[in-house]
Amino acid sequence: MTEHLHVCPLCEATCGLAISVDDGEVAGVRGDDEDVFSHGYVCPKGTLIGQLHDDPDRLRTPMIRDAGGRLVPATWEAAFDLIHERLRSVVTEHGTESLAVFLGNPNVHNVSSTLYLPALLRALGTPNRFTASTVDQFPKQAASALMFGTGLSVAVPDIDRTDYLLILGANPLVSNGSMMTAADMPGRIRALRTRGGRLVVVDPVRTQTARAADEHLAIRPGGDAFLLAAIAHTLVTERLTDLGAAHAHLANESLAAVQSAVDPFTPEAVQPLTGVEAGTIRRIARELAAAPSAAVYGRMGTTTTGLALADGSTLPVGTVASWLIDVVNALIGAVDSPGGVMWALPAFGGPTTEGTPGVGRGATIPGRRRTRVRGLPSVFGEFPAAALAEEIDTPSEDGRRLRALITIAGNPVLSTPDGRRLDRALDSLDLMISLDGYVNETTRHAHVILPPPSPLARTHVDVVFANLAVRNTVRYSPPVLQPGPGERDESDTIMRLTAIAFGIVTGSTEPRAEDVDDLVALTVAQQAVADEASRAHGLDAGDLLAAVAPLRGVDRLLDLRLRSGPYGDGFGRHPEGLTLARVRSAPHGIDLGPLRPRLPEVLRTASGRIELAPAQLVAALGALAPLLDEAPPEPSLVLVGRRQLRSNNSWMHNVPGLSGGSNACTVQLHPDDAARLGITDGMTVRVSTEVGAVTVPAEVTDRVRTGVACMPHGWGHAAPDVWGTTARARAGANVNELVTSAAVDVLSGTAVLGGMAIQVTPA
Ligand SMILES: Nc1nc2c(c(=O)[nH]1)N[C@H]1C(S)=C(S)[C@@H](COP(=O)(O)OP(=O)(O)OC[C@H]3O[C@@H](n4cnc5c(=O)[nH]c(N)nc54)[C@H](O)[C@@H]3O)O[C@H]1N2
Ligand SMILES: Nc1nc2c(c(=O)[nH]1)N[C@H]1C(S)=C(S)[C@@H](COP(=O)(O)OP(=O)(O)OC[C@H]3O[C@@H](n4cnc5c(=O)[nH]c(N)nc54)[C@H](O)[C@@H]3O)O[C@H]1N2
Ligand code: SF4
Ligand SMILES: [Mo]
Repeated sequence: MTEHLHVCPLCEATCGLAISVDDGEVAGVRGDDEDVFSHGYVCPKGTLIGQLHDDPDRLRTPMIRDAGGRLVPATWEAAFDLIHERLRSVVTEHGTESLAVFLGNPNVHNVSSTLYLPALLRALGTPNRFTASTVDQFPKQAASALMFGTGLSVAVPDIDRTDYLLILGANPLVSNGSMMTAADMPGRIRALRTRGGRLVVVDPVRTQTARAADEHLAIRPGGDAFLLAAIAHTLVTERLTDLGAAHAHLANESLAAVQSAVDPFTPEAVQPLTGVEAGTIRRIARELAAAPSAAVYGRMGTTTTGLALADGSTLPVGTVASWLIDVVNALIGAVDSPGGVMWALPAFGGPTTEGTPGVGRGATIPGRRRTRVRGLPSVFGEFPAAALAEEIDTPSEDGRRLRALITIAGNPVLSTPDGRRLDRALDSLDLMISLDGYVNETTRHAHVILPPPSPLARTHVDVVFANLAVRNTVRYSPPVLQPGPGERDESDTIMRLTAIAFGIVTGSTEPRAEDVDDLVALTVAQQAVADEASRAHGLDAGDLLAAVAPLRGVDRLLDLRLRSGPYGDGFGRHPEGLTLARVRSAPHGIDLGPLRPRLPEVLRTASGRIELAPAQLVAALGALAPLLDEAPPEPSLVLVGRRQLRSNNSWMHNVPGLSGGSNACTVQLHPDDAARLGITDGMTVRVSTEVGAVTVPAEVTDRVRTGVACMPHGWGHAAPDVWGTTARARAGANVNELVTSAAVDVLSGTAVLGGMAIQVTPA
């Protein structure tokens, strides 16, 4: 029996696992007590990662569609040959504009994707990029980019030092934290309260986090922007603002612009829009101002829930709410202050560590390109996921439409609005290629599926989440197990696809995958030496490559980034600094300390200042003001989402140990609503909107606010060919069949997934 340490790749908490292996098999998993970040914490998903590894339904070889239309196992060469032939014919006939990619959530947990997908996207030359970010966190990233300069300039709560945490629309005791990488949220919240701190949770549902809080405010769905504006209003009118060290870095006039923007949003005026009493709003504002340190944090409920309007539509408010969170943080002096909201300093570098410290290009929000059908703007170079189906199934007059789609680690049929339309649209594609370890509701339409190796048979490093962590650490996890026969490293798969795409799109000889790797490494080295913030600035790119030889693949790229990054050895300039070898020799990771103040160096706005009042956001808030005079009546029922501890979006329902019990797809209703509708606990009900209808069991609970129906996403595994028997036995329903693709927040391209009026009736 041997024990291997490996960071869990399943969610943002990034817990260190200690995995016992007996004769090539996982014998047990526990938390690594000595892990510098997670100190032994794990959740059920992490402890059952061995069942994911062992899942007989997990794909171990590529699948290709045979002449009879069935997906059958194939060799890697047969799969690449098919891709070659079909991609060439689509590009020849319809051009690269007819290609699209959809990137799903696990890509940000996957170092192969993080480091090699940019090359594939460039080689494909497609402008049509869609990701799960536009059903998730882009509102926060858009607001942060406007205020601080980049899409990863997201200030995270300094949860270990704060005295007061106001959480809106997040349930970290179940989600384990998001856009805030913090293992052991239960322990961190306990510690906050033990040291006398206060936790206030704003959520239409009395979630596990709300139950652990000192105070829970059951807000009207979609009301957060109004609540936050009224908190800001109170801080301003009661002269409670104290911006602290950030004050010196504010853009000219931006404080005054914010003060006048929030002026109409009195606590009384927002009361019908929030369901929170004016007196409570004032008190929360005063408490935030009075606490020795305080932080405001919001997640999915603030980014993807809209406000139901009188005409039946749902108003997106995600980017405005995300901005107002940091407005409040700024007004109380929390920005860049210990115990407030701070920026991580990622060891592998990131947008906030590159370029000229303190100034940058800023962000153009929304972007300049438009979708073909609806003319929706791009954001951060991506189109809204809510527009994917129509871009496939709606031809222009000249016949233009998307003809080929590559999905990578995603399941947009279950994760994006109007899933049924996308499900149909995928069948009309000339070519669909999927990189995925399962036949899921999306990949079942593919012509070719290329699987990743088991999560335990690969290197894991959290390059992305180091930008969002509540403490700076660096960890490297080598593979625990050998890849099975036929399993292929995902970096190699991506490089091979890049080579194929490059050959087809440029019409030149197809490079070898190794050439792609060398080119990517050269690019990373060249960027490092050109970047004035890099510890390798001014050195010779060739010397950098020589120094990291003979590493190849992700290790070479990681070493280059680490050594030129903010803690790096600078290739000898900082002999005490980090190298990959040094990180690898610390199996429990290296602690780089608590978050440190980073103003003004962290800023990448064009002004070199904090843009507290970006014009787009001030205008968007202004557009909400008329609702203060005439609040739309609350519909009798609106939809909100929920996450489940033993689920992971759509993709772990086939793991037997996670299945069963409360991990089920139900609609939760308040007893008053259930009584009014003639519904009892456990009854099968029909949930419907103008877009679709699903049938699920009702769960009657006073944990949801009256007028709210709460359903999880990621379910709906009834198709005969998906996942495996465990998932199909408890299939549930796809909540996104109820969600219209019409409501999109144009400032972030992000869909509205909750807050819309729905009907529930006994089935
Ligand atoms: N176990 C588990 N963990 C996960 C995931 C998972 O599927 N399962 N998914 C991961 C992913 S991809 C993400 S993005 C994160 C998400 O992490 P979180 O955002 O923390 O998780 P959610 O459960 O979506 O929490 C959103 C909360 O917002 C509330 N809400 C809905 N509408 C409103 C509103 O209008 N206002 C307010 N104030 N609240 C509202 C909901 O009731 C819900 O409690 O979780 C990650 N972690
Ligand atoms: N109504 C509603 N819809 C939502 C949400 C909601 O709260 N409500 N939440 C949204 C959010 S926050 C998110 S992040 C999205 C998630 O939505 P998606 O990202 O579209 O889908 P996932 O369910 O995460 O599916 C991930 C797929 O990746 C595969 N996979 C896992 N690891 C790897 C890997 O290493 N390599 C490869 N190639 N494949 C891999 C899995 O097998 C699975 O099929 O859903 C969104 N949709
Ligand atoms: S909380 Fe997240 S990272 Fe930690 S064990 Fe669970 S799934 Fe893995
Ligand atoms: Mo997400």
